Amino acid sequence: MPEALAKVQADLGLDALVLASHKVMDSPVWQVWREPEVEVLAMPAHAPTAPAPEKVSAPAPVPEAKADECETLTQFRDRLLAQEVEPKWVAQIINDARQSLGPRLLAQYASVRDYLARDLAQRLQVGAYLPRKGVQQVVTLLGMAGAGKTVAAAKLAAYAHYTLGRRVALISLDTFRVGALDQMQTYANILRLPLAIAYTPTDLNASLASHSDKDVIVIDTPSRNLRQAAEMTELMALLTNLPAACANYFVADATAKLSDLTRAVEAFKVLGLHGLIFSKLDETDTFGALYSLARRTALPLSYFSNGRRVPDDMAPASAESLAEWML
Ligand SMILES: Nc1nc2c(ncn2[C@@H]2O[C@H](COP(=O)(O)OP(=O)(O)OP(=O)(O)O)[C@@H](O)[C@H]2O)c(=O)[nH]1
Ligand SMILES: [Mg+2]
Repeated sequence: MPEALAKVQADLGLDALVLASHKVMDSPVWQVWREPEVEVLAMPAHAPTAPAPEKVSAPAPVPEAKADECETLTQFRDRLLAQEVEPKWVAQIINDARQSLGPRLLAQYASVRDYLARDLAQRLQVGAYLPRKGVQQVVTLLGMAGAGKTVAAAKLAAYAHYTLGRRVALISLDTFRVGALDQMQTYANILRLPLAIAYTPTDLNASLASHSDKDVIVIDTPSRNLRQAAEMTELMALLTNLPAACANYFVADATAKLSDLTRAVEAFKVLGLHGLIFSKLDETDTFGALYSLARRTALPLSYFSNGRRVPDDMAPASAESLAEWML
């Protein structure tokens, strides 16, 4: 900002008026740690007419109850806000309910609840890339540190092998964290599945080639600090050789903040994301961040993980269940 002001004063005079300033990004979208540049809107102090400054967008207001809102709707509005659903969607959902249900149904708690459960679920997409017979499916698990990627990788591998009867191999790219390879090796041993370890993109190619006979290859990725450019560049370089048809799942920890989850999805979007796996659902009673993440990103819900047990604590995602938990 000081350099920007110096330039304004040099160009427009020492008494120039700064009308607005904001930060702009000038580097690849996945570099979420990137430093913003400052863009300044300014004018000379004695211009004939001053243009109106740009409106600065304020945070979304919390929707308030309409004066004539029935008590049931007010209760559900408060409930969804307490679940940390984004206020703009709470307002939309409650408004739609008010318009869709007549006064008689609005007075009935069960009718309003049924309507909202359906409405919440209908606004979400659900879908998982299940391995099809005869077509090799490569799956990667991506996400923030400690999100549950390795456990999800083991669960998906176990599901594909033991439930669907597919030939499965595991590949771990996590050669960074102390203990990560031991963790994956332990799962591979318990599940009696082959595990390859790849340190470089060339290793990854070789590991994929060596498992060309498998129906499903599940790749566990390391978590790197999204705010450290060098770490993310390293991770992206490692992932550049992933096959184009790879199914990339973002593992979202149910206890994480929406802002951090959104930033992480933004960082990985460049790889092409195909679905969301919600982990640690057993560790929270608040699901609005997950709901909001799904709506913000328009990614389908793929799997739900609600515990540490492999493979038991994982199930195909259900928008209806997520809606129920929030009401
Ligand atoms: N309660 C609960 N714990 C989970 C779940 N999924 C994973 N965990 C636990 O969360 C911790 C982190 O899980 P990992 O699978 O190692 O997470 P990760 O994303 O691979 O972690 P890093 O590789 O270190 O980034 C472990 O203690 C897991 O047992 C879940 O659904 N519920
Ligand atoms: Mg891991």
